[in-house]
Amino acid sequence: MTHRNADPDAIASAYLITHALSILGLKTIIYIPEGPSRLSKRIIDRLELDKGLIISYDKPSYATSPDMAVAVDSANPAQLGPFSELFEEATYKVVIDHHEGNTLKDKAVVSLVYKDAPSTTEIVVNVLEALGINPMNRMATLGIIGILYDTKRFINARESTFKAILRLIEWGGDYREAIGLLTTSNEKEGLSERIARLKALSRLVLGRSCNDILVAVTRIGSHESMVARTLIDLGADVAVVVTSRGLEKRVSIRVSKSALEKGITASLIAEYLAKKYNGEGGGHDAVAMTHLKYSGDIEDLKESIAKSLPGKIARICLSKRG
Ligand SMILES: [Mn+2]
Repeated sequence: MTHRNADPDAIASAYLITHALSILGLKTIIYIPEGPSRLSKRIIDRLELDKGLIISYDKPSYATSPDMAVAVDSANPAQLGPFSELFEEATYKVVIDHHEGNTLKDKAVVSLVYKDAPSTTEIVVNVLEALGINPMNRMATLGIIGILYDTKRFINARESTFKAILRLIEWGGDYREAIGLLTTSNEKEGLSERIARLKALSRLVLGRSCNDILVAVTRIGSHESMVARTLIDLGADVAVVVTSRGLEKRVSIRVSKSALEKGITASLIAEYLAKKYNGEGGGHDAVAMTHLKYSGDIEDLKESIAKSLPGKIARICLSKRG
């Protein structure tokens, strides 16, 4: 199982692990809570990866609890969405992840959680190599895409990342095709993305903390992580974007380089919001996400966060300085 709205790293990890388990003779189902992200969907379609696999987006496919559950690229039960209970029920729990503050691993019989790994796919490639399983061609291409995506095309790569890429190419992965699939999908910026950006700006509340740290809080109907990235590009140091997802609110958080230098991380802010508004949050230093069980008005939530967050950030600055 992957995290909700699975990105290419989560998809590549899940498909490669499923491939390995099938070769080992196990019957497998891929669970993708709420389905793959739009980009992932495109990649799955273009590589024709769904053939012969059982995949579920919203509910468990079998009545009995599984003998084993493998959670990939997911840090906490909230990210597993409708499948968190299924994970809970599994006799053997396995966690493969690279997020800060992973809580799923506490119950796992096997946990491969390395927060220094730039992608979960890289960890998975090492697992397959250790098992002597070589996924062929399109699966290997998918692996390359997973790594390219999470490393932002090698900006966050480490030495072992290139070893994993080389392994995938040896397995028949097509690097050129992988780059091509990511590029064509990225370049198509639709009308809805542009509308989301401009709407988010019109609803923005700007605060200031620690002298020169600019805190931007806004709300939007969709594209929240893209909006958060835009706010950082425009000069915000801390970007917090709230969106409604069914009965809960989802908060996308991003911080700038200068915020990081002051010890203000996205995962700290995610934890703070989760605590204050009843939810679960986690992520990386620069990017994080919180799911809140907040049924109230989204505008009120945005205002409340905008009011309290600069004070919290000031306390982080003070504690790091002292
Ligand atoms: Mn990842």
